[in-house]
Amino acid sequence: MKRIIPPLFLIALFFHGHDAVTQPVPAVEENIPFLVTFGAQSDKSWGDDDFSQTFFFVVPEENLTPIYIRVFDPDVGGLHDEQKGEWNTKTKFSVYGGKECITHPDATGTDPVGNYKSGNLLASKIFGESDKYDNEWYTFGPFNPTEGELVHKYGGYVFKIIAEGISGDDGNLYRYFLSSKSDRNEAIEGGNAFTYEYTFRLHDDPSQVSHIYPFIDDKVISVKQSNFDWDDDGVIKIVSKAKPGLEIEVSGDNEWKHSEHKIVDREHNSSLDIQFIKSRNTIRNNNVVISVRNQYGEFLPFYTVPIGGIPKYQPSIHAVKR
Ligand SMILES: [Ca+2]
Ligand SMILES: [Ca+2]
Ligand SMILES: [Ca+2]
Ligand SMILES: [Ca+2]
Repeated sequence: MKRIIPPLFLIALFFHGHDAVTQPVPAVEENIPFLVTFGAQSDKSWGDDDFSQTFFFVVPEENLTPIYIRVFDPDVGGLHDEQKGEWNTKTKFSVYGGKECITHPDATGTDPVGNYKSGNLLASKIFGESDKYDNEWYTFGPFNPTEGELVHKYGGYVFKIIAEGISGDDGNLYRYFLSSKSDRNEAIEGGNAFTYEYTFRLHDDPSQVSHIYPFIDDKVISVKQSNFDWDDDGVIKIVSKAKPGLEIEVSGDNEWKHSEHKIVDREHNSSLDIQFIKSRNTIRNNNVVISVRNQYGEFLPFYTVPIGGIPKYQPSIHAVKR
């Protein structure tokens, strides 16, 4: 017997392919298991260059209901985290909104210097080893969307969260979720998240490819990427509408590597897909840092939901001739 698909199911299908369910940070499309921030006394060779990580969340102007920023496994101990000696690390998570939370020039750099904690401090909490928050969620909020900073070029009200490894030498692994509910993860339609410098854990399984998606606006003519502590764990490639898989310079242990790449017209107003492809003899617990800037030295945002979708290489007519 023929069945008509109920409308609710169709709606679910519709949202499944769009922003609405893709607000975990890292996002599903990125295939990154965890964000990571080490304590201030850590050895940088474990994969975090500055013990601080900033993320921005965008709430569309049409959203009038309160929002929550949820943190998975905010503690440093038990499951998921990276231990050195005793667990002795404290991580401070702080949420900012208001004027200059993102538009202050120091807010969008990649080093925790100057007034990078700009804006109004809305909430903050310090986590160490904790049974209560191990493998569990902690919820910041509720926040009224208008407590964020309204910036049209980012698509709405912007909130900032900074994870700071204030002491200790262990690695805190965690994830975020921008939610409309305090007790569960429910995505905000049209919401997004981004960062200018991404510090994250890779999968141990070499068949798992992680991705990040820097956005290329129409004034970008070249990009310079910088990566730290990749541990020579395979290749990192750029895939875009015009690039089938350009290998970039990769770092070894405890070092930065940089490379510059030209951007062509077809790549404007879309995201690049930077792919982290591990080698067979895989490095375990590999943490890496990456940032990308344009020809003016301005850092480009990595959107967790790639703007314009995930770019696919499209050979030009010129390139396929003869
Ligand atoms: Ca934990
Ligand atoms: Ca320790
Ligand atoms: Ca953790
Ligand atoms: Ca590493």
